[in-house]
Amino acid sequence: LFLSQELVNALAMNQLRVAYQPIICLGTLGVAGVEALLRWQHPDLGEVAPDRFIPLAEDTGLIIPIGEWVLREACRQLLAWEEAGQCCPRVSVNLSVAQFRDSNLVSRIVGILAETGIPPGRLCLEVTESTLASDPELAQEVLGSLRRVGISIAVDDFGTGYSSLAYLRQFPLDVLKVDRRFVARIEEDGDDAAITRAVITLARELGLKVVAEGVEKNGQLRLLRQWACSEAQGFLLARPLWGKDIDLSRLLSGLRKRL
Ligand code: G
Ligand code: G
Ligand code: MN
Ligand code: NA
Repeated sequence: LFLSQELVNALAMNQLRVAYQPIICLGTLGVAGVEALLRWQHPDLGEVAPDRFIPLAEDTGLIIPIGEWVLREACRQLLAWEEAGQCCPRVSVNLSVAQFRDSNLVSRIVGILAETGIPPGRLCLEVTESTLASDPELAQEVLGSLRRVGISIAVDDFGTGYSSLAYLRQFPLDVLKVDRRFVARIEEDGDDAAITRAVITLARELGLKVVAEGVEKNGQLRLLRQWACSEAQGFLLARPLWGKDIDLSRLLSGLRKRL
């Protein structure tokens, strides 16, 4: 209860920040995009983990204004990079199920894009399988509207929820994100390797992009490139950083030397 009262103040008191984690194109070693990751810096408690406060934000409905704020911040950051002469092709923003149920979601997002001048094709929204599963009809309608506007959709943590392969047909999707629980052991575990390869192949055959999450080791990256995985994200490539601390061109020249 204490924490949810504090969360009410967090937005107004400017305690929320967005970190950005680069997503790297494995073919070119270029920046494919960044994922926006919300952070809460509480004056007394220090950094509160998203796993603790995002469920609270969902329960209290605060995720609606907070989610809108994250989207606006992410669009502004894309503009800031552009003004600094750096290219970030897309920004991915996590969407929670409560936002999905908000009937104003699409118009809010369209409003933020119009207000910041970001082309819809540069925004990707990440949803989880459980969001899709909780109300498939609603999900189909909302994703359809987002897609018609030109926004792309990623399934986050793919393979860990109640995923059914029928979803891949039913919903207009653009990206599958292979959960880091699979990627973590692709070098040691034949089953995890098989699942990861299968998701990569599935995505390619369906014309979807695939992002391997949680890449921490060179050996994992080597396998993913061998398997023709389109994109990767993880501490090996880049940690989540504040927008102002990310120099995309320096990141790239560093990666090309290192990998
Ligand atoms: O940032 P971190 O790597 O700790 O993320 C933990 C979890 O919080 C992830 O599941 C991530 O998807 C989620 N998350 C991070 N930022 C946001 C956000 O802005 N909105 C929502 N709904 N979830 C987020
Ligand atoms: O569920 P989602 O994919 O949105 O979660 C993103 C979370 O994954 C963030 O909290 C981010 O900090 C974390 N993350 C990103 N890269 C790595 C990694 O290489 N290893 C681990 N353990 N976590 C990572
Ligand atoms: Mn995500
Ligand atoms: Na994930």
